[in-house]
Amino acid sequence: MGLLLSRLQAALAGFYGLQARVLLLGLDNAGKTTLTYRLKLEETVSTIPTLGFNVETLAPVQNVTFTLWDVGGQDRIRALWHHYHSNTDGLVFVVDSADPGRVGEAGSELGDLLQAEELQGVPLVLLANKQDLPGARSCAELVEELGLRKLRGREWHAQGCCAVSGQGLPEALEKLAELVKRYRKAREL
Ligand code: G3D
Ligand code: MG
Repeated sequence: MGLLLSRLQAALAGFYGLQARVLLLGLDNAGKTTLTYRLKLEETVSTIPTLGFNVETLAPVQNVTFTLWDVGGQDRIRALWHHYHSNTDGLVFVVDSADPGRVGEAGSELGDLLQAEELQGVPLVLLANKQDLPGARSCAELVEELGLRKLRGREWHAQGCCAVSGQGLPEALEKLAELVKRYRKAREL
């Protein structure tokens, strides 16, 4: 039954485009909510620290419709992340590049996330956010610090961006669409 359903889903995706579920994660203050609204509304709105989560469906990119789950990043909410893991097609992990003091903490959260059973093989896009701020770590520096090159068993891509202006986001979404398509295709085989 599961196989039949996934074949049907694949056939429908051919006609209507792929529906992808993407988890948007990162420490509090990284810029997740700003990013979600930037992508959704093409304008910047003021944010309040996310208490639960925001769910937004974006306009299709390369025929992939993303449903973004912006799961709050505050300590007590982070413990709940695992409830959102199943049926995830892509991970977007947002880092505040201008807050070097928290890169280690971000790295350990990311490490835990990538260990999760249900997320094995799920592609990852790292967003080095807040590139507009003075002293922001470059995308390449964050890739090194977070040890992404050591990742095995999943595809990943890193992109510098500014959630406020939207700089870097279209490229990140294009890449995410590409990775998600490949991942889904591989799972259908
Ligand atoms: P979160 O949802 O990950 O917790 P938010 O983070 O989206 O609420 O953003 C936290 C703060 O960072 C917000 O500032 C927001 O405007 C700011 N921010 C997000 N992305 C960027 C960016 O790319 N550049 C700059 N300069 N600031 C950014 P406030 O002041 O509202 O708390
Ligand atoms: Mg938020």
